[in-house]
Amino acid sequence: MSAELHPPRLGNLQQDIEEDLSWHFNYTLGRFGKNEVQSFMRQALSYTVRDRLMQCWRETREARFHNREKHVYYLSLEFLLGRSLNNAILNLDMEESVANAVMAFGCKLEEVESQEKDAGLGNGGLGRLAACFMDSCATLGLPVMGYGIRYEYGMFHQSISEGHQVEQPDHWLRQGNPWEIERSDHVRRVKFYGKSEFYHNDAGKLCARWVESQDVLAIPYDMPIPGYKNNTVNTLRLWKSEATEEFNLAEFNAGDYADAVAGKNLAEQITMVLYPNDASENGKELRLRQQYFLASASLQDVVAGWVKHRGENFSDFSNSNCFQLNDTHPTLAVAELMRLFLDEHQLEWNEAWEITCNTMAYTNHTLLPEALEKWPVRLIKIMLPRLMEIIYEINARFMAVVAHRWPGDTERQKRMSIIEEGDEPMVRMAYLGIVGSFSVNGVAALHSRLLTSGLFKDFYELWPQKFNNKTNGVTPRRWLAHCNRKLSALLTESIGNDWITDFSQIEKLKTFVDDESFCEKWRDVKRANKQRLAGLVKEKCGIDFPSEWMFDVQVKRIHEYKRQLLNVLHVIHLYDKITRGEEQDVQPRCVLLGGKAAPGYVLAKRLIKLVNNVAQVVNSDEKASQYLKLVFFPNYRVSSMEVICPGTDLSEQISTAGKEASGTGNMKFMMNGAVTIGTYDGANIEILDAVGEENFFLFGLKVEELADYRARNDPNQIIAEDEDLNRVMKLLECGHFSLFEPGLFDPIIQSIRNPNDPWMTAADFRSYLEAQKRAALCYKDQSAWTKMSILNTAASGSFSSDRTISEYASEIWKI
Ligand code: 26W
Repeated sequence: MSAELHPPRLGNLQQDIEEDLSWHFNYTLGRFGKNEVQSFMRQALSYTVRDRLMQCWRETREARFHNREKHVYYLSLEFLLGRSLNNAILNLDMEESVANAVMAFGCKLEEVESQEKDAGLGNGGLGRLAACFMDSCATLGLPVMGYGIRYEYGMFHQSISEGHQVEQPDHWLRQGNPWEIERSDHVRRVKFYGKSEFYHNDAGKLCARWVESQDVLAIPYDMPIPGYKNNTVNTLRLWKSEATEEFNLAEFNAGDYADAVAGKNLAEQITMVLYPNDASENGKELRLRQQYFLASASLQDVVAGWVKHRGENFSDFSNSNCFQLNDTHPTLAVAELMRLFLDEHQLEWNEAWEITCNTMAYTNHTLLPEALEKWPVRLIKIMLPRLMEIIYEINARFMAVVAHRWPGDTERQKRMSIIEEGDEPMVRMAYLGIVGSFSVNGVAALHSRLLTSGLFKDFYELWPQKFNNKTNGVTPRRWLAHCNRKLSALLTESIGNDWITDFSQIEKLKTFVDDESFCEKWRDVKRANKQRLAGLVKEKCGIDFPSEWMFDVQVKRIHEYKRQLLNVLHVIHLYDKITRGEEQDVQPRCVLLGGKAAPGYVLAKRLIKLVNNVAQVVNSDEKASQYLKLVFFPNYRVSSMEVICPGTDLSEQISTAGKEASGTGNMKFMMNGAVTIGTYDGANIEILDAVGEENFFLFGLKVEELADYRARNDPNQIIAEDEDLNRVMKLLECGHFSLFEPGLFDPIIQSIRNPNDPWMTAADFRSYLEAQKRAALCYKDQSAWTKMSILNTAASGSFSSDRTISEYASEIWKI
């Protein structure tokens, strides 16, 4: 290491970076030994890169503040960021010098980057969408700040033991997090429990206040969100809960050390762990505390900033601020903003309500009834007494609006009430979100249509102008420029590099489909990416994936509606064909499935076991394994997708029609030149429209057809009449994949044979098989397949989250 050390100089030449690395080794980390370089390079490099964000970060903040621009706050219980180092290096355009500097210390940049743990502060689609949105907002230079929770433990680590999922805690902060800055100067206090009372203020006005509460501190940790080569650095502010000092002091003075520590734990539990269920609401009290904690701390932060600079006049508040609610999880924000206006700033109800409704916007991400949040009135009354009063008042006034619009229609009033009556009255969070917002959006065209014609029909009739669609997107920086270097280079060589920030440019690729030398290069890139993926599969699963075979991939959370089961049934069918001597029809393929199951979702976990058992049989069968491989990829997460999607040929998007709100994995695969086999569901429909039916393997019933089909058909009859499905079921039912544990898969078999067939597995089997045959046949003609692959990337232009965010900005946020 160099003998002379200077404080960081922030230059972007290799030498500047080497010097700054030395500085951080010596002064930030206190690591002086040569042999410590390997282990601490990731940290030293992270600080070195972070230093280069600091000035832009401050300048972005100051410029925004001086311009008094309208600000948007994205409130989300989840931000699934993945890794930050690689992203920052890409966005700062310093890859080459960093790679060389790191090399001078004897390290490889890619290896250093891969030592970073994913920030897994989310479950799946909804959390990753928030992360892509943050990236697009920064790249578009928009004044958008994220507010979330700094979970001590993120999404659990999944390992597979004897084919079963085993969950392990993800203590992602243990090695320190160079990407966060604690801002103890912006601490907030959040109230819980206690009671509300009335009093007369100095002006003699009757006001309410929340007293005898147990307060918890909210400590902000800021993470920089760099835009792509544009000097913008936005902020993601994550809250950590801590016990208040008085709280501890009182207990300590009472001499009860143990109780004092226990009290501290209670407060600090709030941000301890991310709830790992992504589609069913389990009503845990601690989860409600997390939701209120986020809503209250974030709103207080914004309102305090307003008062500091503009004083107590809120008349312009909704012209200057907008809160985007990521699903119902942060929806208590509606009642909390009312509380702040009414109790802390003494506004009148009508004024407070008008500002609130003009400030909040709500995004819905699911139609699944089991995922719709409801909280017992009883629980909110105890935990958040003042909020419950406000919710009652909001509802009373809303019920008057409904009664005025539909006089005498008490059925409708009951249906639309924010409070669901019954033995255990509940607060319907989605309704609170709709009533308290000026905008309600779904996340794909079909999904938004199903919201207004089904779930939220009554509300649509009342307020049609509130409802709109914003089809999801993903960031082309992470999901193409970073994760697929080879394809990026080829794209830039052929169409220039504007596509990185103007993804509609990708359309220009179309002109190259008939250029044979270009197609050759495209194939070379895909082959290299498949080899990289095969390497990872070999390392994690011990199975060889031959790179000439078709790579057929389904990665996403495990859920019945996503129908990983249908995929497995197809694999069993292929296995059956091969072992029966019909291998000449079978296109050799490697099937990869991956994803986490919610720890309490028994059937989803059993499905993982089924995949592993089928894999065991297929991969160890001498003949079958010459044509077919199956693996379950463990601990699927953001950083795995960065290797998986570039190496995929066939993207499985096979949910039951009407169940997948949008899907975003479908878009990542498409951008990277995979062809989709998919149902008429979510954003698949828009993908199909963009790429054309000849470049998409469409199958399955449509939403409109489901009910009628279900009424006329019984899965048992379908099975009896379909020879292939019948054979597959026999293999499952005779215990071929559960030799040592008879009955293991009975629940799965029953779910297929269930006369209600909620997921339409049997119903769509034949159509799925035919689509798979078309895909296999097409793959045999490599030149035709390559053209389809190119056309898929070329048609993915509107699935950039830049497009999505531009629409939010102009149509909802008005920024
Ligand atoms: C309260 C439990 C819970 C937790 C998470 C219920 C519901 C959720 C999310 C709404 C689940 C989710 O991630 N939804 C996904 O959102 C994506 C982004 O819009 C869509 O692309 C997916 O289709 C949708 O399933």
